[in-house]
Amino acid sequence: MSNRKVYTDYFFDEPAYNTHDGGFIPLEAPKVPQKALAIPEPLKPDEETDTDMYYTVTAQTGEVQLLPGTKTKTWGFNAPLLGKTIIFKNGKTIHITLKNELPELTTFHWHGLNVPGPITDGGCHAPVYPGKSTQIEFKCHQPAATLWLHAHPCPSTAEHVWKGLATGVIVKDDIESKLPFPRNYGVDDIPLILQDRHFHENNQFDYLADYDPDGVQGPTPMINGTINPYFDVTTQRLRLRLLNGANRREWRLHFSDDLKFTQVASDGGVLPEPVDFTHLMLTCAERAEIIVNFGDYKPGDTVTLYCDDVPIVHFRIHQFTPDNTKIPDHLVDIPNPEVTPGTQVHKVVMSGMDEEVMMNDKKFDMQRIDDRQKVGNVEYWDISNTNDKSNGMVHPYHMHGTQFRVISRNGQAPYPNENGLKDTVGVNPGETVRLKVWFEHLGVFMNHCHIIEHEDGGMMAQFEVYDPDQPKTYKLMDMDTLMNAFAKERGVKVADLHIPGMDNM
Ligand SMILES: [Cu+2]
Repeated sequence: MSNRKVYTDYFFDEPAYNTHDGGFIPLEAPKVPQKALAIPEPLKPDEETDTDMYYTVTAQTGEVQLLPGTKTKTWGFNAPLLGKTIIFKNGKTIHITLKNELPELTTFHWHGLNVPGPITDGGCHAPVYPGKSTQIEFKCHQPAATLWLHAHPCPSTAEHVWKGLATGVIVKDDIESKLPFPRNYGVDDIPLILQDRHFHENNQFDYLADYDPDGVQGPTPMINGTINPYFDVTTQRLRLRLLNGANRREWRLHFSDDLKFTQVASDGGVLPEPVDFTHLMLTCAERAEIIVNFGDYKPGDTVTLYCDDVPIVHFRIHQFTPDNTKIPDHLVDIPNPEVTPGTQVHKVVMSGMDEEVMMNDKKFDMQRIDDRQKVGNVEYWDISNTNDKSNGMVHPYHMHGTQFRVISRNGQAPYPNENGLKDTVGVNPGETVRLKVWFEHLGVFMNHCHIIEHEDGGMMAQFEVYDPDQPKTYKLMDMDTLMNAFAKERGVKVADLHIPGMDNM
């Protein structure tokens, strides 16, 4: 056995867990029979050469047998719900046709991918209208990681994700592929997209009925779009690519028997050192790759993954070949560039709750650039959450266009699994988290709370990554254009359009 310390707590400020909030909806164990966990198929490239990969990603409607009875109407990418897993190889040039077969506009945001903004990045300035398609192209240039694709059409991002527009993206590279990790996709390397939903009459979603400005939740865990899933374990070691794809819920994860597991990667890729846990909390949009070792179990046993005290996945143990592979104490070297001398510390303040959420005392404005950083510079960003400790929330802060380093939490060392590359960091009430941030690409990018109703409600800003030698101007869209388009597509007057995030702006 390794001599590594095993951490047994969640680290986040316990009183700030969303359980204190009046609107919090606890999970409930589903009362339907267990069903095999859906494993999203890998999306087949249209074409692949030594240097290029070509894909078509289609946003579509569909329906899925989630519960006994009527099928649930859903949205997804190349699938009725969620999507196929999109796999990129580092170093290749990626060409993607983005097609929208939905009844209304959406966008395709590559969460965690280092690409230029704002169009390739796919935030609110890059709508694809219904029946239309567009092309993007970029060079994949980042370490192996578990990223994701989700809709980002402000201020309707939350509803689009709730309907199902979220799927896994995996980047592969030559460094990760040499590490002793399970990587047989679908067998011992599986994505777990963690979401929760509320089912209304006839098993349908009803986003507006469930709306809460502090984040929409439902009591039913939905894992990879499966309710009450089991997974047949046929190997001693299993790699889980955990993605918190919920609109608002934090996942407090642990296994039966307090089984130890090893986190080997965070949002932006492999950690420098593996970290052993019995408990792990993921805030919205965060990812963790963990390796679970079932060596102490025998065929017929079941190991259960819980959130709080609610079972969310049942791992049914089958015969497996013994596997004594050890995870080394050092995995990869992580870039940690020096801060550029003479640069100012950027300040971001997340404040308020409900309709009052803001960033730096302002609501989001699509045409306002709130901050700037020179491409190639390395600068500190101090991210504060001014919520009250007794009734505030953990705000997961996300930046587009970068993978950053977490330097400190209120001046103290970050959590042990925050020493790798990240794009989302949970900020506790009353806390300031210092980040070290650098960019490779020019563009206008968004930074926001990833409680999706908070971003739709205005806890979001924009920054420009610029090059003084190549000044650029951006034709930024405005919210009225998007609102008019949504109204036309939904067949209503703008005044009658009901997008909750819009009312909060
Ligand atoms: Cu928030």
